[in-house]
Amino acid sequence: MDAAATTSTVLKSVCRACHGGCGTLMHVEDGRLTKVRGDPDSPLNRGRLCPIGSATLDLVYHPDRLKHPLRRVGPRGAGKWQRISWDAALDEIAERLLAIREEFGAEAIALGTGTGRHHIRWVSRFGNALGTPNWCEPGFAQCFHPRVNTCLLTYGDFPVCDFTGETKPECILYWGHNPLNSGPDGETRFNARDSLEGNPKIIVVDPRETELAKRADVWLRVRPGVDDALALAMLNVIVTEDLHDRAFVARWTHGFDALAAHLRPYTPEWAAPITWVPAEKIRAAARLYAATKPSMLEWGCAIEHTPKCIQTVRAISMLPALTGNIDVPGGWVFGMKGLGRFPSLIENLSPEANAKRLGADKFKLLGGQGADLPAAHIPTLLQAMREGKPYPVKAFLVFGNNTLTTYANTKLVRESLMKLDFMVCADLFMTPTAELADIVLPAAAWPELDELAGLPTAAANVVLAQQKVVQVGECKSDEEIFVALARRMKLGLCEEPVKDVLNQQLKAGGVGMDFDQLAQKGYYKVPFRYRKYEERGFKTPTGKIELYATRFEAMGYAPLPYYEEPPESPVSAPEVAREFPLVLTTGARIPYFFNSEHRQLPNLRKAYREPRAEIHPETAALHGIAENDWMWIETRRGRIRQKAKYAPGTDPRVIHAEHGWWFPEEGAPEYGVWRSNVNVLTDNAPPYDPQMGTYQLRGLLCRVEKAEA
Ligand SMILES: Nc1nc2c(c(=O)[nH]1)N[C@H]1C(S)=C(S)[C@@H](COP(=O)(O)OP(=O)(O)OC[C@H]3O[C@@H](n4cnc5c(=O)[nH]c(N)nc54)[C@H](O)[C@@H]3O)O[C@H]1N2
Ligand SMILES: Nc1nc2c(c(=O)[nH]1)N[C@H]1C(S)=C(S)[C@@H](COP(=O)(O)OP(=O)(O)OC[C@H]3O[C@@H](n4cnc5c(=O)[nH]c(N)nc54)[C@H](O)[C@@H]3O)O[C@H]1N2
Ligand code: SF4
Ligand SMILES: [Mo]
Repeated sequence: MDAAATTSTVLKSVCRACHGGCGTLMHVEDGRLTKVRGDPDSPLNRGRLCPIGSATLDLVYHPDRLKHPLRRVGPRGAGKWQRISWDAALDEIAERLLAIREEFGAEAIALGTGTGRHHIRWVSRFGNALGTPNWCEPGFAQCFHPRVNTCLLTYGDFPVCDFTGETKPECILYWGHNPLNSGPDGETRFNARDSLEGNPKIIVVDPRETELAKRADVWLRVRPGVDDALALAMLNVIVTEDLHDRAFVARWTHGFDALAAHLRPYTPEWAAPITWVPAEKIRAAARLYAATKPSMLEWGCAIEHTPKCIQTVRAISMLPALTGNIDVPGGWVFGMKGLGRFPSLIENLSPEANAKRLGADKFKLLGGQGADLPAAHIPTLLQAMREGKPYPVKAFLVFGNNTLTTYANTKLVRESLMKLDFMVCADLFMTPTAELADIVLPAAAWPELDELAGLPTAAANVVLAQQKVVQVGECKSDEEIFVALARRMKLGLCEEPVKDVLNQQLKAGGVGMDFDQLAQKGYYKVPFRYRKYEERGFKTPTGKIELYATRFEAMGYAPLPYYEEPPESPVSAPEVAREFPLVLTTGARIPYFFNSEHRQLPNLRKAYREPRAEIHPETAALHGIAENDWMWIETRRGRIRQKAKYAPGTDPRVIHAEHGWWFPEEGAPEYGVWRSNVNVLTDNAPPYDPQMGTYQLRGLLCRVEKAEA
């Protein structure tokens, strides 16, 4: 052991640089973080860290970190700032918000945040304390919550892969999900890799030839955006060939006969020309999946990036149900809920206030009665900012989101934000979005704050404590900022110390430790029981898994899944396809960055300097594009440049472009946000998913052209 290590304090924590969960050992010397290592004792990563987690010191001590509050001087977006104290910042925010609430109502104040952040539930909690139903997250209608809300309504709970048990799966179906890079929802990427140890059969549904596709027994190279057709055809094979688990289906599902009749037209021959997947491959996948048990379904956000996402999720979610892979070792399981209910303060919103949530009347799974954590509909919210309709939204408080990079249609987003009377951004760094704010607040990064995490996400049979080990500048955690603001505004709610809330959750979950005790231990694993439905059924109106969704029917939505082309596709918009003949999919995750983050970290940027778009070599040749050339990608909305990367395994008609790109090194106020940002190409116009309000991010129409160097 070296001398430094012997004098350092080593504290346990949990990395939250992605959706999180990897246990860490935090080495601290004289109040400074000197080393971050994976905790060998953690069941979620067993000592490992990914490139992002390994770059934690670069992040925490980056010279560009925001370290004190700033107030805008000069016109909005002109890039001129003045340092102010926390007292001045909080006073000004409190005063402005109270005035807006007084004049326009609380709903004129909206809150925004980013994906699965430690503080995500605090954002709506603060909104609820303030009286506004309008909070949002760019992933909400198009990431994870379509799966969560669909399963809560039809399974009564949210299933995840059984990663923390002893049994390895015999088969894994990866659908629009590449957890070796992303490891997002319900697992860490290390759990996902470990699940391959038993050499399971692998089925991959992905337009790109990923590492998993290369390793797959069956790879279904689907046309982006039509996963619904493919899922229906797989269900058709399982039902017509009688491959389902008859005993499980008879005892534990509702509506099988109706489903079987409904599926009849959706044959593999019907699906082949729609999906570009040969009928025989669809059959092979369905047969292999049904025959090999236990199996896990690993699904990802790719299936949620179309305006028809809920019914796609519905169809795919039936595969484990029909084959009886539910709450069994090595299958799809329900968590043990080690964390008690988060005190969301939703009860503070009157029914009238809830009804004002933008989009809630239309999209009931996003903002209304079908939503677990009701959120506002982003396109409707942006319209309210721009046009004051259906009522004005005057203020926007953004806690951890780079709106100009991750919302669809960047140009319209900017126009909307420019109309605000008052905007606040809390972030780790100045971003092209924060440049549009009136006040910018320095947020604490994950090693600088106390929080709890329940993982695998939403299943929560492992409860983890993330503890504050260092202080950087004047940074405060988002949680602390909400408490400070609530006190300043004398809301009478959301004013208790953060740790009290964490302790309440631990107590209600029956963990038997308070936060400080848990932080010393690192994690708590709730003893697991399988087949819990045998004790009390499923928490649905029929007590069974609802293949025929009675709750959907009651809300006026289709109780059985169906196929629908995305609105912008070669089939539904042939006149657009004449000009923009290629199919564009976006945002497949890369291991070096989390969404729009980390572009300023030298070690990660060394590994991955430029944005890359994948193109088949024949398509590239047709346009005179060589590998590593800059290439224009253009849609009806605009054009951007990314570097061409040959993808011989992808269909020659498909382009994939990365998301989240901006160039911090290019400086304020725009940081090159227009050059390679894929959301310059996307749209947030209707039609939306009728249940969830989702817009289209994958399967759009584009064309390419060689760009100058
Ligand atoms: N390192 C890293 N990790 C991350 C993130 C990150 O940015 N970086 N982001 C986090 C977030 S917010 C999320 S939601 C998750 C996302 O992580 P995943 O759910 O794994 O999703 P993606 O990587 O976006 O896409 C998965 C695969 O879907 C394929 N795909 C594209 N279009 C389609 C389609 O139309 N149908 C099908 N079936 N497949 C398609 C892509 O080729 C890709 O290989 O990752 C999280 N984790
Ligand atoms: N075209 C296209 N668009 C997409 C996607 C796609 O695949 N294609 N993916 C979509 C999906 S699935 C999602 S979930 C969203 C993701 O969108 P978001 O989750 O909103 O991600 P970012 O916009 O990168 O914003 C994260 C910001 O939070 C800051 N930050 C990090 N940690 C903290 C913290 O603790 N506190 C505060 N206050 N700030 C912090 C970072 O510096 C960064 O500026 O994007 C969506 N947009
Ligand atoms: S996978 Fe996520 S939690 Fe684990 S080290 Fe990487 S960034 Fe951190
Ligand atoms: Mo996401």
